[in-house]
Amino acid sequence: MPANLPPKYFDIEKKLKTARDSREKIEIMEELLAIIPKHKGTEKLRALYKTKIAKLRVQDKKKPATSHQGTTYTIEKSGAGQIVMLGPPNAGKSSLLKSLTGTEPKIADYPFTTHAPSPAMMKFENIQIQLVDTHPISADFIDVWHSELLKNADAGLFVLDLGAPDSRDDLLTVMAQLEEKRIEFVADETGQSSSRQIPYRRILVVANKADLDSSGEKARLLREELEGTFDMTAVSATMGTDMEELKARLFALLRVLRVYSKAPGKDVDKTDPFILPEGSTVNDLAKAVHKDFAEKLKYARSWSRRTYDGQRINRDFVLSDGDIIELHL
Ligand SMILES: Nc1nc2c(ncn2[C@@H]2O[C@H](COP(=O)(O)OP(=O)(O)O)[C@@H](O)[C@H]2O)c(=O)[nH]1
Ligand SMILES: [Mg+2]
Repeated sequence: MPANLPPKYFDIEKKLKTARDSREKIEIMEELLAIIPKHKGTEKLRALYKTKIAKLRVQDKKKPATSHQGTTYTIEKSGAGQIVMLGPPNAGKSSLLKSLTGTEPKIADYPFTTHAPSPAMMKFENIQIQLVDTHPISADFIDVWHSELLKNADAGLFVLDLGAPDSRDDLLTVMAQLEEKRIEFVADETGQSSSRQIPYRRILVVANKADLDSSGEKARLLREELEGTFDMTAVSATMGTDMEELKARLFALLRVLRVYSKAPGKDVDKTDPFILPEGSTVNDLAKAVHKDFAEKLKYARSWSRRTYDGQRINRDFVLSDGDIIELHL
């Protein structure tokens, strides 16, 4: 047995004996791979698991329909958008989900507590955004759950531990591997994809455990290293610091607008906005309100930062977040 295996290795390894099927075995072995330290002494062990996983995968494919076949690896979307949380073990994904949504995922001071993706709703001002916690991702372990969830999601949130060494390299390796699976991420600010064929999603990097970096020096370094590649914000999930700023940045990541439709002569209801993609027009709003409205629309009036109150506008008017629009049919 090679030296320097963390105690958690042995706890996880025990689960192999009771694994119900090959899929579960693969998952456990992938977890093991993610925590086995990388050095000469562990090379053989890592190779062994990789071979076993490959064999199980082949066997699995030959089998006729089993219970997990037909599984859809997506979580039904809800609210203004869906953001998938990613990160290495123990980065604090589950703690962050709890801090942002108030719901309690399974958290323990132990990696791989979160197996199945766990969705929860985060309130931001007057809307709800869906966050999905996932099990750890690493260069050695990108599960089908990760890739399938990401393909369907609106954006990603990569959680890093400010106290961990090599977090930047881990992030970049995982991103490169996702790209091979045709999932590409870009920073919110640039919004540009390097390759046109691959649809891209925006991602925000959250450097967690800022309470362990009191001088802010580690966060500053990491931000510098990621500059031009990914946007980063530092928070402490357990202390709950900078959560409001993070929520606003997550909303911005979705690139959607909240628009309020008001009937002529009536008050506006600000509790239930229409959520439309950035760039939407009055015509798009009319369609969203009722399938016939776009056709019947004669003109509209707007209460917006870009108009005077009640200004008459036409259907091509490009909306911005917070606009109140009165549709006249
Ligand atoms: N000091 C500190 N510890 C944290 C913070 N966030 C999470 N942790 C701790 O890190 C460990 C892993 O957290 P968890 O949320 O389970 O991480 P996950 O594996 O990424 O879901 C737990 O012991 C948490 O209490 C933080 O902001 N500061
Ligand atoms: Mg977790």
